[in-house]
Formats: sequence, structure tokens, C-alpha cells
Amino acid sequence: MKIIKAEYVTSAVELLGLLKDEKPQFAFVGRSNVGKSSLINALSGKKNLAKTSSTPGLTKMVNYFLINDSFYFVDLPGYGFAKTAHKTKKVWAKVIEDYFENSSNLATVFVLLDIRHEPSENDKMMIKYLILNQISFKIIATKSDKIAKSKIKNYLRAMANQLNVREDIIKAVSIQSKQGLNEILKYIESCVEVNS
Ligand SMILES: Nc1nc2c(ncn2[C@@H]2O[C@H](COP(=O)(O)OP(=O)(O)O)[C@@H](O)[C@H]2O)c(=O)[nH]1
Ligand SMILES: [Mg+2]
Repeated sequence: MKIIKAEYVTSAVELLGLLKDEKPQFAFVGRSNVGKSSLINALSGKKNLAKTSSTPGLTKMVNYFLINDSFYFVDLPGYGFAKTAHKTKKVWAKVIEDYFENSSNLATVFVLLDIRHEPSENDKMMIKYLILNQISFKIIATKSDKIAKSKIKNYLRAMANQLNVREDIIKAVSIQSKQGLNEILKYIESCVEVNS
């Protein structure tokens, strides 16, 4: 699949602003700075579609992008860096849960984790939340260009162990080397075909 059209549609800060539309949605979630906006831009082939870290305000919103007039990329707010004494307390924005609970047309959630870092408690909680709520998800290990090619597989295996998930749902991706981008596009294409 080639993305020939990608346009910003709207942003939401709360439940009321969430988009009501039948087209399938692919959501990108993960802590701030993990590379959500960059990945949306790289997949779309547009440099500034989703604003990257230089525009902090937008990272608190749910941002919708319509792709090829047929599905959405949804850039969700980052988890932030908040450290909490109460480990089990959910620290992600309420609008993230509002989004998951109210988007019946959610095709897949891409959970992004930096390939170099151990999964945080928030990452683990997010994955548990998605499993518990039977929401389809894939894990994306971002910034794979930051480690030696020969080590990527070991990093993915360690991440799968730490998260207690199957290795084959984790894909290494880089916007610099372009690793994994085509594979994600192919996956999205297969989901869109099923949904339409
Ligand atoms: N080296 C490298 N840097 C990346 C990659 N993806 C994102 N970044 C950088 O990571 C920073 C945060 O990216 P951004 O997309 O704004 O993260 P977000 O907060 O999750 O949306 C930016 O400086 C990006 O250039 C990647 O694949 N490789
Ligand atoms: Mg962002």
C-alpha cells in the first residue's frame, strides 16, 4: 500500500471531541518522546503531518489524520514522565481511556516502546489494559537505528520476556533506516481490507 493522501482532521482533549466515524482507526500510544508522531509522519511520507516533540501542546490531545480517504491514524497523548508512589495508579490521561472505550472502529493499537529501554510500569499497564479489554494491538520497538543491527533480535526477545507477550507481535522500526515501515503498512492494508 502506498499512502497518497494524508490530512489532519481534528483534535480532541476529552470525550466530547472524539471523532464519530465508521472508518477504521489505527492508534499510536506510548510515552512522550518514544516516536509516535515521527512514525505517523514516516508512514504517511509527510514530514510535518503530526507535530513532533517541538510542539508540546499537541501531545496532550488525541489527533486524527485521515489517510487515503479510507482510514485514520490517531496520535494519542504520551504517558508523560510522571513518577508515582502508587505503582498501580493509572497515570495516563483520561482521554486515552475515553478513546479506547468509545472507539468501536478501532482496528489496532500500536504500542510504541523505545527499543533501548526496559518497558516502564506504564507500558506494562497499557498492555495489560489492552489485553483485558480485548483490544487488538501490536508492539513497535522504535529507534532501532540506535542499536547495532546484529543485536536487534536479542533486544526484541528481552522485551517480549519483560512484557510477557509473544515475540512475533513486536516489530522493530526506525524512521532513519526505514526498518519495519513497509511491514507496518502491509499490516494496516490487510486490516483495512477486512474492515471494508
Ligand atoms: N534516531 C531516531 N530518532 C527517532 C526515531 N523516531 C523518533 N525519533 C526522535 O525522537 C524524538 C521524539 O519523537 P516524537 O515523534 O516527537 O515522539 P512522540 O512524543 O512519541 O510523538 C524526536 O526528536 C524524533 O526525531 C527513530 O526511529 N530513530
Ligand atoms: Mg507526538
